[in-house]
Amino acid sequence: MNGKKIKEIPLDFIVIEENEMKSRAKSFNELLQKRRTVRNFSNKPVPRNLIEQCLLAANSAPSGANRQPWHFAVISSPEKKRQIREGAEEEEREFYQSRAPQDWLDALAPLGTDANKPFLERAPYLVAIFGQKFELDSQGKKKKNYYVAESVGIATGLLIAALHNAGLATLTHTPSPMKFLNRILDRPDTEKPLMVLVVGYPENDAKVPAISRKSLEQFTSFHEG
Ligand code: IYR
Repeated sequence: MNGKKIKEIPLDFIVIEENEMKSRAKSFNELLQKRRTVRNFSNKPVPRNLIEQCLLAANSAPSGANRQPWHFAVISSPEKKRQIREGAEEEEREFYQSRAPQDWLDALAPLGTDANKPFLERAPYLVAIFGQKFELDSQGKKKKNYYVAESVGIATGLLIAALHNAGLATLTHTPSPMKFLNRILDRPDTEKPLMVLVVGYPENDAKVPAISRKSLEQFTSFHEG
């Protein structure tokens, strides 16, 4: 970039009639209410093109100074999946056996999670999501990015919604620390792993915890008048 203002083009904005807006808002909410985090994945293959379309949707996210400071490493290689499972389970064993404070273990107990992560090998796709703290300019000089966690978080949210809309299930998996992902996936140190998204179909008999979502009143405040 040379600091010059970028040229402007007309906004391509679709005006929708108000009743249609309400109906769309309602159906989108109903669609998303059906999303559940799944831990029981089938090994049924998923077409790569589905994943690509959803990644393109994720890449529409707004980002600090439009740097798009994210990298999505898409893994279907059985060997890489095995390595990721091995790395994640090693960290998770540490977490569950000694690193996690009691209050955290208590919060996780109702979900029944533990250090075993078979889904990391069984699901057809893993998407490891990285935030790029820096990018290299055309001279190879490090340029700082802005609002990286926020930008990557938004892109990841869009990806989860896009995958759900496409008929796929996901699990947001956050082994901690996650540096092993840089090594296995050959990503530079300037990239910080944020999470692994496990993607696929749920097993036919998959069960999920009977949890509820907060009501609108519980999680919002309107400041009117
Ligand atoms: N990363 C661990 C622990 C874990 C933490 C939270 I917060 C969860 O909502 C679920 C799990 C694991 O993946 O088991």
